[in-house]
Order: sequence, then structure tokens, then C-alpha cells
Amino acid sequence: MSRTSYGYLILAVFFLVGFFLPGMVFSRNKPPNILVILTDDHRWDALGFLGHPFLKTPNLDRIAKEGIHFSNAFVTTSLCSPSRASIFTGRYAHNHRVVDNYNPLPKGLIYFPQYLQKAGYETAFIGKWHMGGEVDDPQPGFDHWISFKGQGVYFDDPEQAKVKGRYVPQAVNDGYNVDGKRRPQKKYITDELTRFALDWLKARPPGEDNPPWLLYLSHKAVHADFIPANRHAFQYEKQEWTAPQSWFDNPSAFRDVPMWVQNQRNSRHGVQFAYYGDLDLATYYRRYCETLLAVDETTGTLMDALRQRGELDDTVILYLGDNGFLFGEHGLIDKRCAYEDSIRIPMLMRAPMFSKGGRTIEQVVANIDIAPTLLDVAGIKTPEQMDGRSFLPLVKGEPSEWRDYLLYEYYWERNYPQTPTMHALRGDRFKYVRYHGIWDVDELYDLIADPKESTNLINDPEYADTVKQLNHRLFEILEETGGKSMPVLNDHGTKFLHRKKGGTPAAEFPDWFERQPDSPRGKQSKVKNP
Ligand SMILES: [Ca+2]
Repeated sequence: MSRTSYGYLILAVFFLVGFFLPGMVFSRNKPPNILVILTDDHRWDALGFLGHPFLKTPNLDRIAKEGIHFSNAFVTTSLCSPSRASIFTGRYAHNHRVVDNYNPLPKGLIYFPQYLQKAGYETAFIGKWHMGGEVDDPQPGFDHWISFKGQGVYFDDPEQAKVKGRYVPQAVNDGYNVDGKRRPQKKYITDELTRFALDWLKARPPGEDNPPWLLYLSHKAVHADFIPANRHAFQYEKQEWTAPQSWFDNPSAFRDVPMWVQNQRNSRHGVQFAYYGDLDLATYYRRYCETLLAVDETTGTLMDALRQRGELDDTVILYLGDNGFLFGEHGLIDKRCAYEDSIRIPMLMRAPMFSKGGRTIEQVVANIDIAPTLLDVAGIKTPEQMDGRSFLPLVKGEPSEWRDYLLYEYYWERNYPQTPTMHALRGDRFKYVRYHGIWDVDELYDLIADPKESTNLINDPEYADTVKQLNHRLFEILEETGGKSMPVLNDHGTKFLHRKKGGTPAAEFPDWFERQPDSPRGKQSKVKNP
């Protein structure tokens, strides 16, 4: 070979390496795509594979079968906006300061998709944002944006629905904000949001050389008022539902129930005056399950689309709820409190590149861990300001020390004055709840012996040391995470402070709050605080 020929060969090799190698190296190191499906108020136990008496969720069951079920997944604040803010920022509510569903978003929040974007991911947000009141403008971290104001509506025209709902605060019917432009809502919302998600995927041809993507699909479903797709309406009409037992039905089965809980029974968030109406909880629960069916179906549609694109096994799918929902437990409805059905969420992950399927992870994981985990999936270190931690090592089955207790917090809202400010610790066995600014009974439960939280051990001498230790641990975690300064926001929105006339009267103080007066003191004693 002549010198010139060698020269051409070397040039050709350089050309090939220069032209193709970066692409090839990129494809070998290409991190997985990420599909997040968030539902609103989906209870942890509204899943077919957990043995639900009538609800069928074959597609969610499939994620569990081919992936991982997190059987102890929780939120750190059980309310839409604060929980969403924790998911996006990886921070506790006392740090991100989004503590109600009304006030404007604090400046300077950093959302985890911003880091993914910087790392080369293409990102899309589709669905319910619901932070900062009625904000639906494009937010940082997303190349593509479709959202709606506040809670949104299931149908643009309520007459399209077979099931009719009641008025829901903040239900604004103003169509979609699509990358800054208003577009009308045309279909049932769960179907339409899924269609938007499929359209976005369609515009990104699958392929090794294309950037990885994050698709964050955030459903309006299954938030109250529950309005199923017409094809699912009344499907569960004949199903039996048994109301959970509360202290009111069987006082002897409960011990030391806080007065605020007894009082909330007769309030907008209690079974006696639920949403100020005459709500039949059995019917309400059936509608809830029917509304979930479209979420399950469309999750299947998305998984099928990924399979057809050849991307299913290159994509991490994370399905989760933003908080739980009470259907009569403790005499309450809705959320906010620290009881299990309020704070526990469904969480499923399909990640075949990291783990085999059919596993259950029992460690206590939370919404604040989502951002660190998804960044870890993309090979990005957890940013310093985040309070949560990546549970990817648990997914990979790597030995990993995990947290002993998760901090829960809820800050009193003037709009819903029946639920007090509270901090709680949730561990594998014990839950300790400390109320703030209210003259009432704290709580301690042994969740292994008493999963329904009926026997409050807070005043049990046998558990006095446990209470003391957990109180100490609570303040340690508050100190470590900057949680000793509480957010106070401006008053905003309607005050739902009413009680039902002729309903359950105010609760009485427990006997153990009563004591004898001090014995009279001698003349020498000084009265410091007369
Ligand atoms: Ca919610």
C-alpha cells in the first residue's frame, strides 16, 4: 500500500471514529427513558393484585408482576400541592414551603426534570400540575407542556357525563394550556391526557442515537368528585362495600381517640357531614373505583405503545399516587391526617434494566425520594438541597442502610380548620404523632399489632420510653432537615368551618386530663404565675 493510501485509510478511520463513535458511545451509555404516571388521591389498596374484593386493575397488576411493588410507600404531607411539590423538589414541605393548595408558588424552587434536561433528556409534562393555585403556565424543566388550571374537570361539558358530580372547590373549566396557548378540552380527561402523551412519544422516533426522554403524565383522576368514563359508569353499582369501623360505631374497640378526630366526624371532612352533604359513602366508593378503571386501561395503552416502539425494556416506569384517601376510617373522609390510609400511597416500578420482576420492597420510601431516585436512574447525584434519598440501590438489590423513621408533617389550613398541625414519625413498627397548637391527645401505634390504628398507646406506661425516644428522634430529624421553622401562608380561599346542626356534639376531654387541685401551700410559698 502506498503512503497516500495509508494516509487515506488513517483519515477514513479518524472520520469513522469522529463521526460514529460519539453516537455509539452515547448509545452504550444512554440512560433509560423515564415514564412517570401520577394519579390523584389513589389509595394504596385500590389495586386488583392486592386482593381487592371487586376492583380489577390488570395493567397496574402487570407493572407489579413485571416490576416492583413498594408496599410501604408514603407521602410526607398528604395534600395535593405539598405532595406534588415534594415529588418535584425532593424536599419536605417545611423546605419547599408549598403547604396549601391555594397560595402562589415560592420563588426559586428547583424541579428534578431541570437536572434531567441539562443531562440531555427531552422532557414533557402532561396533566395536572396543581401547585400555586390555578397556575397552568409552562414550568421550568419541561420542553413540552400541557396542563390545566387547579383541579381541572373530567368532562368539558358536564352533560357529556353519565355520572354527575357535585361542585368541587377550584374546579375551573378553562381547557388546556399547551405550551402557552389555550386549547379546548374535548374528551374525557384521562383518555385525552393519554392521547397527548402518545402524540408526544410519536414525535420522538425510538432509536439508540436519540436522546432519552422523561414523560411525566399527571392524571386528574381519581380526585373527587369521582366521574368515571362513560364506558365504566355504574360498572360496580351492585358491588358490596362495608364501611370501616370507627370509634363512634364501637367505642370499646378504640382507645384514647384525639378530640379533634371525634370532632372532625361532624365536619366537611367527616362521615357525618361529608362535603356538607348527605353523601352515601358506598356509592361514592364505587364511583371512585370506576374512575380508576380508565387510569388502569390507559396505563396499559402506554405500555403497549412502548412495547411496539421497542422501548418498553429501556424505560423505567414509575406509577404512584400523590396521597391517600379516607373512606370513613376513624370517622373521617379525604386526607391531611397522619393515619395510614391518608399517608400511604400505591407505588409500582417497572425497571427491568435494574431488577427482575415480581418483587416487593418493604422499606419505608416516600414522595421526597422520587426526585433523587429518578436522577440516580439517569446517573445524576442527588442535589444537596434534597431531603429524600435514592431508593435505586434497593431496586438493584444492593445492600443499603435505610432510614429508621420517615417524617410526616401537615400544617393547619384556615380553610379546613378541623385538622390540626401535626408532625409524625412512621417507622417499620411504630407511628408517633405529635399535634401542635391544640389541646389534645398525641398518638402512638404499634402498626404490627394494630394496623388499623385503634389502640392509641400514648398514655400507656409500658410505652412511655418509646414515646420519649420517638419524641427525641422527631426533633432530631426536624433539626437535621431545618424543620423547626414552620411555614405560615396568607389566608386564601373559602373557610369550610361548619358543623351539621343536630350532629355529634363536641368531644369531651379524656379522664386522664383531669386531676385534683394542688394542696394549699404554706405562707412562705411565692406565687410566681398568679
Ligand atoms: Ca391529591
